[in-house]
Amino acid sequence: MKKAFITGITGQDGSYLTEFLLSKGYEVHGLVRRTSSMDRSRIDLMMDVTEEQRKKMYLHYGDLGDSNSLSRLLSETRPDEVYNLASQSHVRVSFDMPEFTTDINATGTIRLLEAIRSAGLIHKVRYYQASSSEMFGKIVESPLRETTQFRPRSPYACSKVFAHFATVNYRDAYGLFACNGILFNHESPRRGENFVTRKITLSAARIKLGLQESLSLGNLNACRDWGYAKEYAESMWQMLQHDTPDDYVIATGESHSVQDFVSEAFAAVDLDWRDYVTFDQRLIRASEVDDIIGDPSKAQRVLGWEAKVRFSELVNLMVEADLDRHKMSNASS
Ligand code: NDP
Ligand code: GDR
Repeated sequence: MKKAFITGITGQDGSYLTEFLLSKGYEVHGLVRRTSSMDRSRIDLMMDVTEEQRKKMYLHYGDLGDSNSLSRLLSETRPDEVYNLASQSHVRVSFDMPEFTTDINATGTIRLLEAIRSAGLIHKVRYYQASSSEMFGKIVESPLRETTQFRPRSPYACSKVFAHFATVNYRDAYGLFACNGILFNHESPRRGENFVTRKITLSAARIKLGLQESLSLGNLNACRDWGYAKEYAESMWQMLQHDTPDDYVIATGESHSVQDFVSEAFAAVDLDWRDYVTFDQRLIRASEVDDIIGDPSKAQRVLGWEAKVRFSELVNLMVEADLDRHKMSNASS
């Protein structure tokens, strides 16, 4: 039985990856932070696993800011695969907290890589690093591919560039089987409520049900290459099953604006978005990534990975899930 160690297991991607690995018969060890609210709702939402498989998931307290916990857990669990998904993942918040973002996303990655080394696992472990399309930043060519130069435009993106190259360095210097997945935006009903897609689908559902009056947004003109998180989590595993470690762009190859997303989401509940959306200057970022579109052809050629859920289906499945969630909570109250 293979063993995986996942940081960020309580996040959107962590929950889908855990679900996928458990269904493949893995034993999964997840790093969790101590929090006052104990919100592990995404793990509770896992549906594609049996009770028996769920028993093979173990949660351990630790933090990417605490190297002792990482070293101890890696020595104790001795996993075959490590997935580093934990991060301060909100781009706008990274402008408010650049030091913290760098400590967790950049130095935290070094802490984890060093923990692998100090546990004597460098030739045993296969390592996945959650790199990001945000690293491309200022766009000078399109579509974006593995060879495109990074021009990061936020503290978040800078921290991810550091972690990306640290991963390449441990591969080159120590022979660690390490892969960077350069994932473009991916969304789902489990997406955090302060990312734009989920904020929109949640609001469209709530407005339709008479629970909210309006929705304030920032830049409507930014364009993103949005895919479905469940499919993207599978690509992480696929990278680690290949014969050689490498870096891959994971994207749909299509780009849509925030305004397109709002319009599609409100149309899904038979409303005109222009009647409800207001502009809030505070949501504008100090510097922005304007329009990104990825070229996933390497992942398709080498791994056989391809995005199946496209823009309209994604928006509609998210709106549907938020409507259902509210209807259920209304019915039970
Ligand atoms: P989320 O924000 O949903 O989850 C982040 C996870 O990191 C949570 O489990 C969180 O724990 C954990 N975490 C945060 N800080 C720490 C810390 N100091 N120590 C340990 N754990 C911590 O992110 P996603 O699931 O969306 O993304 C997964 C990864 O992929 C992230 O690294 C993100 O930057 C990257 N990425 C995401 C993309 C996307 O579109 N979703 C695209 C490209 C890259 P807690 O629940 O306690 O807050
Ligand atoms: P992003 O996602 O910054 O691309 O990072 P986010 O959903 O936060 O923003 C996407 C675009 O929407 C614009 N926008 C708003 N964004 C938010 N959050 N809230 C708003 O009200 C709003 N109004 C407009 C933003 O300006 C931006 O242009 C995500 C994260 O998951 C990162 O961790 C990941 O690395 C990248 O995707 C790829």
